[in-house]
Amino acid sequence: MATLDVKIPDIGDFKNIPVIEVHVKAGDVLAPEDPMVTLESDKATMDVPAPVAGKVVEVLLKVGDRVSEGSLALRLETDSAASAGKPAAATEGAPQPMPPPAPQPPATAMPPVPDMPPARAIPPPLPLDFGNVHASPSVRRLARELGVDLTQITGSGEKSRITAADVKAFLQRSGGAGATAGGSGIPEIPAQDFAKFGPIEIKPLSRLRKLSGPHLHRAWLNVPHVTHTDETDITDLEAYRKMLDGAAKEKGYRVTLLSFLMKAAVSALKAHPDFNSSLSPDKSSLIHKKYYHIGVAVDTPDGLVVPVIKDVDRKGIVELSQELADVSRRMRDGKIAPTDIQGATFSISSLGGIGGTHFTPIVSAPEVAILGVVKATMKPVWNGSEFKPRLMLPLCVSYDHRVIDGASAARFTKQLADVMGDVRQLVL
Ligand code: CAO
Repeated sequence: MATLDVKIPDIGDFKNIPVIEVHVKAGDVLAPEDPMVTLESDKATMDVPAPVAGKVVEVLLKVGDRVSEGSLALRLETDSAASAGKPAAATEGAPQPMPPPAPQPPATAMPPVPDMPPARAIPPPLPLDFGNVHASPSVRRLARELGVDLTQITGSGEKSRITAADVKAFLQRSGGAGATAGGSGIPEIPAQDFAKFGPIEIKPLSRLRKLSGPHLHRAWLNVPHVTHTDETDITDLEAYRKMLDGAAKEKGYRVTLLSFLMKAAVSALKAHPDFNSSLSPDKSSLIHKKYYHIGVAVDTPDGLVVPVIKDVDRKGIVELSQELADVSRRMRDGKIAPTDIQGATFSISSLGGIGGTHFTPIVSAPEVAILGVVKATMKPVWNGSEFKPRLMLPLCVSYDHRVIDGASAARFTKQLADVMGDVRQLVL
């Protein structure tokens, strides 16, 4: 028998992130890979697994504690001296990002990808933890889903444990009113007992949606948004794209408009560097980024993810198309690494494959602008002497009005439109 101090292993760039669930207690017998605790950052939720088998002697973390790589998690009695001799944890049992729904991402536009400290002004609507209330993780989860504050409930279970029935009864009694604690400095939408009016079914949100929600909410509330719209004639570009796409299909990938949009965005970002910037945390300066990493919204069964295509300025249309195909496949399969969704300087949300005429994407703060694209349609366009059928693509640029003025937005969008309208500017 030996005692092993189990520490939080390498969790990427995350530091000082909260423990949201502790899955073990003293006396539990763990198998390797059994989850010990769950951590939740802005960008991802991850279970930290036991590195080896053993019996829990002491749990050294509680919900609400903040941890980084190397923080002590628990003391484990193992029957293998060899495993006890290992340097505890930091490299053992790397945390397992939850399947598809796990890593966030950040965003309607864009999930989550801030590299700067998240805005602090907006606490979550309800505490992630309800302090010392006596309730199991599943009851806590139910309370969070229903917007019920467990600290307001007296439990009817053994030793005053709060049960799921207590939570539902509380919701019914309160008629919804006062069930939630407003947390954003704005009046909370009162909870309601919808079951009073007809049958209901409660479907828990995917992890992805739970994580992206606060990011979107923060961005929506912190950024004074304006959306500028324009359109561009992509008739020639589309003919060229189809030619490339035909050849690409034979090789097993597609060339879609998105790769051209990424290149056009970089061209406009270079000419208008404020669009490739972030406000400093004290809001006294602009941080201009000299790299061009474009976040691309990808629709997955669990919600929106925004992988980041790095160094778009150094890649051609073919390379971008292949990378895009690969990354969207991985996102849809839930294979998301934290590095996939970090570092965007500007984002694109394309609904063009689905439809629409316009929309107002949400800026993925701390980025300051985002391009939304909807379906290109044939329109009669006056060329000075006659109407000609042209394929017109609507462009919707939302921007942070603290950083960008309307005139700059109009110029930026026009440049995007001009580049998309002249295929020669989009070099392979
Ligand atoms: N206008 C007209 N047709 C378009 C178009 C546009 N703007 N954009 C794409 N298309 C066409 C493509 O050419 C393709 O047609 P064919 O198969 O006939 O050649 C078809 O639509 C499908 O394209 P796609 O959407 O799969 O490919 P993409 O590279 O344009 O987009 C991706 C890839 C990952 C961005 C997309 O699949 C996706 O997930 N979009 C949703 C993003 C989203 O949800 N944004 C909202 C965020 S706010 O909640």
